[in-house]
Amino acid sequence: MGETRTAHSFCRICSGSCGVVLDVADDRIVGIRGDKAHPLTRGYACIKGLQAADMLHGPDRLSQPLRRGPDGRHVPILLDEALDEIAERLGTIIDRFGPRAVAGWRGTNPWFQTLSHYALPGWLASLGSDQFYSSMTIDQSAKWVAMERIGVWAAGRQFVTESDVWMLVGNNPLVSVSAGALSFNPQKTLRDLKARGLKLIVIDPRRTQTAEMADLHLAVRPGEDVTLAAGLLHAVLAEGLEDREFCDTFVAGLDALRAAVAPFTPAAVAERADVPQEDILAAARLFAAGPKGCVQTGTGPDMGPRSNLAEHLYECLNVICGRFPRAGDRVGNPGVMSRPFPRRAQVAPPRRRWQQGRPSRVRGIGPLQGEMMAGTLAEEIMAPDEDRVRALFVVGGNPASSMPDQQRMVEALRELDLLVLIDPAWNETARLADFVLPGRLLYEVPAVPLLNVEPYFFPIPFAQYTPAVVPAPPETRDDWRYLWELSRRIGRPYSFNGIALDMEAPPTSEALLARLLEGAQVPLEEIARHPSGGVFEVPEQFVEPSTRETRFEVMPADVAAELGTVAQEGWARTSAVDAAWPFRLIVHRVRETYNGQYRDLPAIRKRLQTNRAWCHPDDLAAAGFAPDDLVDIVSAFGRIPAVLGEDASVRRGAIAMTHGFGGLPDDPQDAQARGANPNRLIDAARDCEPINAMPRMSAIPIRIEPKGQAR
Ligand SMILES: Nc1nc2c(c(=O)[nH]1)N[C@H]1C(S)=C(S)[C@@H](COP(=O)(O)OP(=O)(O)OC[C@H]3O[C@@H](n4cnc5c(=O)[nH]c(N)nc54)[C@H](O)[C@@H]3O)O[C@H]1N2
Ligand SMILES: Nc1nc2c(c(=O)[nH]1)N[C@H]1C(S)=C(S)[C@@H](COP(=O)(O)OP(=O)(O)OC[C@H]3O[C@@H](n4cnc5c(=O)[nH]c(N)nc54)[C@H](O)[C@@H]3O)O[C@H]1N2
Ligand code: SF4
Ligand SMILES: [Mo]
Repeated sequence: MGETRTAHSFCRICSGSCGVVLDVADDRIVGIRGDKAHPLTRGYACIKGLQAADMLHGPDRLSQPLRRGPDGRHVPILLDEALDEIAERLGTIIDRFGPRAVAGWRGTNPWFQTLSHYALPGWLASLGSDQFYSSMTIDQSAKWVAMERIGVWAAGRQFVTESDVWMLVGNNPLVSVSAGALSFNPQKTLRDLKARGLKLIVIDPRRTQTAEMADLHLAVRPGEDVTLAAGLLHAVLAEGLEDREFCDTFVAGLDALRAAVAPFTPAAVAERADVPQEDILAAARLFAAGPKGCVQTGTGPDMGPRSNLAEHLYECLNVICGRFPRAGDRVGNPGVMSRPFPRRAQVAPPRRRWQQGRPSRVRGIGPLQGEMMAGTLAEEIMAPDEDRVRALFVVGGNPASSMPDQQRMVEALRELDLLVLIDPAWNETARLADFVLPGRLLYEVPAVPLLNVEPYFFPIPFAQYTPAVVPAPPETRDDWRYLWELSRRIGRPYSFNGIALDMEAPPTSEALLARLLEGAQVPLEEIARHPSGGVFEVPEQFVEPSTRETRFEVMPADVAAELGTVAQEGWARTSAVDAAWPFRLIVHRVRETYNGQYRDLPAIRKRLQTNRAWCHPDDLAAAGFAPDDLVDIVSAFGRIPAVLGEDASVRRGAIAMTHGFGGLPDDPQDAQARGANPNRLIDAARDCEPINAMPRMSAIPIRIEPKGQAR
């Protein structure tokens, strides 16, 4: 082995952005540890981050382009040959059916890789296609819908680091490391904040690692966030705990809100959501007392039934309690890597933009934030129309596994004339792809952390730059570069987030990143001088007074109508549905995997062989099952095998199971060896939200049957 050098960088597997110190020998990473000098993450790194070298250099790493032959097997192909062939087929599809026949799917990880994040949407737009999809719309796009219906505070939100109280709903940052400013060394950050007096309220059907740290934990019945949030609003308004001055100036529809939540008395909600009435009142009072602090939701409510309504109501708690920076307040992070922008103490009013863009051919579902909704993709591909989606380019994603109603998605992917995956690792989608272009991984590309959400995630003016630390395998390219190569071959321009790329001489990734950061508050060269990241002295910024009289819209008619329907369903804790479907399957993330990733690394396999169905011991006993039993989990839509596990942190009536396991539908179903995919239990076309086509992915009604029992 050659000499070992060390390099500083940061992990980009999740939002944690953990500072790391890498040992490098012979251009390979041979050691990874947390960087104690990193101002925010202070030495923290999780098991995935510590194992990342196995992703770069291990057996599942893709380092050669692959083409799928007529027998379905993939064989290596020269890069130029692959690009020529893909370009030819792409060109033909555009010529014959128009650019809208070409779609793109961006998965989770590109979000963290700076350049990868912007690569696909600009490319599709340059081709003239609006068919851009991302994992956000099978995740928390309820937040987009809420923004479009309530409005947005132009000065951002209060940070947890300056707050007195924080309410986490279906969000488990201690494991998911995905929670705004709580994403950075979450355990230590939360412990420090609690020592300083922060009160924590957690609403989650599991007593999660985060709930263990809470002052108040409401173990809500899965799927009852709408009732619980309405009950909290009821309690705040009934006791007059809202911020009256803020509401008088900035809120429209407060009376309508009051009327809409009137039926949701804490007593009624306590029954239906199965949470003690005293706890509902205590949570409402503790939250309203503030004076600072927000409700922050995660996938729990945003994947559950009526997710848009649930998100809307939780956000209303922030609004009526006025949990936003006010004129004259100092801005925590004016931004380091991005351009400064004025923060005004005013409402950017609701715009309902899903009604404005060109809708999908599927149920007339409109676009949001420049994206089409993932819940419509399979149908867009299977549509009978001439200009249906015929080609799909996937950048860093695994829709063949991650999409609800897996069978239908896989069927749709097989229907495509052209499926191209750009990914550094082999996955279920790769198995179906006509071409697999080997992507590059973290430590092989330059990056800055969380550029697109910088002022909302970093509570202080923090920034970091990492160069590529080790060379990528020679036959790989950066994601954006593959797309550039294709555009050049078909004679089209490529505008990368508004940067018109030179189609003769492409920039290097370093140069492209520098262009992306043009106009940053601190020049990239200066940021780069701080290898462990730095807290920068940027000009102080203060929230400016409002210039317009605009208001949040807390109870528009469509929201009121839906909430009325919920009230009419009544308050019983159990219903006829429960006799056939006594359990609710809830979303669950584990430290060892990241969606479908990392599960096959040796160190991970040692700790986690499969995705068990975790169940409360009393429920197991009552149903006559034991831990390790092999069972079938059955929904009204599908059936998957599963290994049971016993876990007293899961509330009764819930079963927690993580996703990202289970292979393809026609693989041998072996729950012990491969796990199973909960997406086979989900009816994505029918059991979904009207505006964003978001399927119900948590609180799914299920029952457990002994393995092999006939339906
Ligand atoms: N049943 C169920 N289904 C779910 C969920 C759930 O809770 N339950 N969660 C949903 C959520 S929240 C999400 S976000 C989606 C995730 O859906 P996807 O993003 O489609 O799935 P991932 O498994 O995260 O795939 C990410 C891919 O990115 C690749 N990758 C890693 N680093 C890079 C890189 O630097 N460049 C490129 N090009 N690729 C890279 C990985 O190898 C991997 O193949 O799944 C959703 N599906
Ligand atoms: N280690 C790891 N980290 C990850 C990921 C991963 O796969 N592994 N995935 C990443 C991705 S793509 C995302 S989007 C984020 C998500 O980040 P989080 O939203 O924090 O995801 P989870 O950790 O699954 O936490 C969701 C919580 O919701 C609870 N829940 C389930 N159903 C309900 C319900 O009906 N109501 C309420 N109130 N709660 C409910 C669950 O018990 C669970 O504790 O995490 C990211 N981070
Ligand atoms: S918490 Fe996220 S960023 Fe930090 S080491 Fe783990 S995977 Fe990487
Ligand atoms: Mo996600």
